[in-house]
Amino acid sequence: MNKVLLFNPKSADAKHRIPNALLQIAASVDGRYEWVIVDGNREPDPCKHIFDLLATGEFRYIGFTVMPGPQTKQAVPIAKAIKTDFPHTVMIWGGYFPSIHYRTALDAGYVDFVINGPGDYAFPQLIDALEQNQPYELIKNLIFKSGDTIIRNPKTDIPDQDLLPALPYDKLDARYPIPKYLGKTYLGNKTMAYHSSIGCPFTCSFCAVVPIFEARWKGKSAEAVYRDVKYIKDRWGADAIEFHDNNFFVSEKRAVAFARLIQPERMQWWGMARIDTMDKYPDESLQLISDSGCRMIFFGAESGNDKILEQMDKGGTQTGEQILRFAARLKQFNIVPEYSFVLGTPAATPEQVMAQIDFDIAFIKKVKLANPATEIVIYIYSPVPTEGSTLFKEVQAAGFRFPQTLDEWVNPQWEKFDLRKNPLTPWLTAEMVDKIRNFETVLNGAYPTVTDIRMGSVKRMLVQLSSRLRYRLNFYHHPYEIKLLQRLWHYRQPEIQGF
Ligand code: B12
Ligand code: SF4
Repeated sequence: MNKVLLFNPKSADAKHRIPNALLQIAASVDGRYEWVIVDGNREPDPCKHIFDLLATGEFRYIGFTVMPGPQTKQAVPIAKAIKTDFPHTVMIWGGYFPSIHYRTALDAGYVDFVINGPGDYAFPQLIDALEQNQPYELIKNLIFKSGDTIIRNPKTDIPDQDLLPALPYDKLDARYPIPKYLGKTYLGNKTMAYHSSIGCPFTCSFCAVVPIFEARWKGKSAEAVYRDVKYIKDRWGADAIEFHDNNFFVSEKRAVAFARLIQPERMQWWGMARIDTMDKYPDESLQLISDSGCRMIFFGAESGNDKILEQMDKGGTQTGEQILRFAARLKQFNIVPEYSFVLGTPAATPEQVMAQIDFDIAFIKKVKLANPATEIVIYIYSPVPTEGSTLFKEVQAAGFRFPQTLDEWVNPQWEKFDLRKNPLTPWLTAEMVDKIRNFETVLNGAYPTVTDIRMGSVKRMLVQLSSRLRYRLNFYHHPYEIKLLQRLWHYRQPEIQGF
């Protein structure tokens, strides 16, 4: 029987996380096919390791998980090289990038199949079909080419997460010891990354989760999550958890049940949520969540401008007033709100785009007044093709186009696009991008993130001293002195390096 090789292209320079997506795909074929994971984060030369494995002649199926940005940068040349030297292999890409840009991936000529969204059923079905020479054309979530035509099959229901097989941590550990995936963060000395639910029930018009999950969400039960966490704690000593779910707190019942279970374990934890959802939680639930070790929650605040929130389709219930009130409310529970803002969305005229940016800069300062502990993460809006949304229509009307080839995607400009640092959107001028970036520099100087655990109190004080006056006077131009300090001390950027 042919074997399966799963590749996780390098996604970060440090603080590597357990490759949960591939572990879940490995679990879907575990016991039926032999598999290996090659983790680009943990291999000095992943291409050589892959080539050594392929040279055995035992592997026919190669699965890549691909996020946009740096992962694509490593995925593209390695995929090309594999297909050139081992043309008989079957190349299957999954994850957010190929699910959204499937046409570009398949047109490259070296990607044979794309799995659109969850691969838990589609992947084993595809391997079975190919191994047994059976038709694969009807497999749900599969995208492939028939001649020049792209066939995009319908999607399955999201699998019941409690029915999925256990993740094969021990097998991963044999090549990549798990303790090296348990990084030191502000949450703890050995922080594990865990994914307890999939999808999201909302349809924000800027968000990549929407075209894939189409407003669907399913979570593992609190008991199942607790069981996995406890296993990693007992076996490898994890003492903190980062939940990577798009929206951990969709179900209050589940969040509260988990909080009750985890409380005796004395682990600190972090997750992502919506403000309007959690604002409905009663005080007792927020208190319990805090008591159980939840230290910080990431919220998509996005904008203080109600018109923009509407353009972003934030579910219709989040408002600027609520964002401010909720930041203040969290103070009493000792949970730090981590608010992300998306600046630089399109408007009818350049003056309006600039006015929107100015409005949100002033709004962020109000948030800091309401609760100075609030962590602020600023993204510049990078479009995702949320077909049919008003925002995406505006984006297209403004002349924005995605790259048409994988080679174009990996050029440095587009890499920056997905890091949401310098989007190539036609309505943003260099002056606007500078304004956002400079404000961010001064803000990060005046309020350095608590998640940068290498930054001691002296450094913090120095950078604050050099930034606070600028911050107070709204003077953000050319903040070279702050940039220099941040560069010297490798200031952490949660928006790129993880939360
Ligand atoms: C963990 C994470 C990271 C980690 C790295 C993860 C890693 N692999 O090492 C870090 C922090 C480094 C990171 C960075 C970035 N990330 Co990131 N990340 C995530 C996060 C939170 C979880 C991913 C995960 O592990 N999911 C768990 C698994 C089980 O779910 P899954 O990935 O959906 O996998 C399923 C399917 O997609 C599919 N599948 C996935 N891979 C494969 C492979 C094969 C072969 C098959 C068959 C199927 C398959 O099957 C899986 C099981 O059903 C997601 C959001 C999310 N909640 O998913 C964002 C997310 C993927 N990241 C995103 C982005 C944009 C980035 C960045 C590029 C920029 C940024 N500002 O964050 C950076 C830079 C990346 C880089 N340096 O390359 C976006 C992608 C959006 C888009 N336009 O495509 C997401 C969706 C966040 C968001 N909502 O915007 N990220
Ligand atoms: S709530 Fe968050 S994850 Fe869900 S669609 Fe909106 S931005 Fe995306």
